[in-house]
Amino acid sequence: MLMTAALIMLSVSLNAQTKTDTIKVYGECGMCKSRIQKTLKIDGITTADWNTETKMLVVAYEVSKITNDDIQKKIAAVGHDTEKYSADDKVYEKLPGCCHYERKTTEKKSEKSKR
Ligand SMILES: [Cu+2]
Repeated sequence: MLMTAALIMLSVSLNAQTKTDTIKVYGECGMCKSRIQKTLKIDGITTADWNTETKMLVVAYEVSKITNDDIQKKIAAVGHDTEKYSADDKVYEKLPGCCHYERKTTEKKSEKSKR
């Protein structure tokens, strides 16, 4: 009985083929939010919502079309560091002033001013 239930649940999740991940994405303001979410308006991504307060991105995607890594790479490509990838310095510099969030790499240096 338990086996059957487990198998049914497994097949349901396989059929749906979507996964929801929460990823840390460095950013600052509402413009960052729209930039990040616009970047993720692509085939394979069902929903993407970045929270300006928590800097957490909740993304639902079809596992057959895109991976968590791909998603993070795409975000880094438009200037936002993610928990796994860092944006190119040049791309970051081109962001509007209000979007100049604290870089992931400089986090240690600014640890004191945070408190
Ligand atoms: Cu911004």
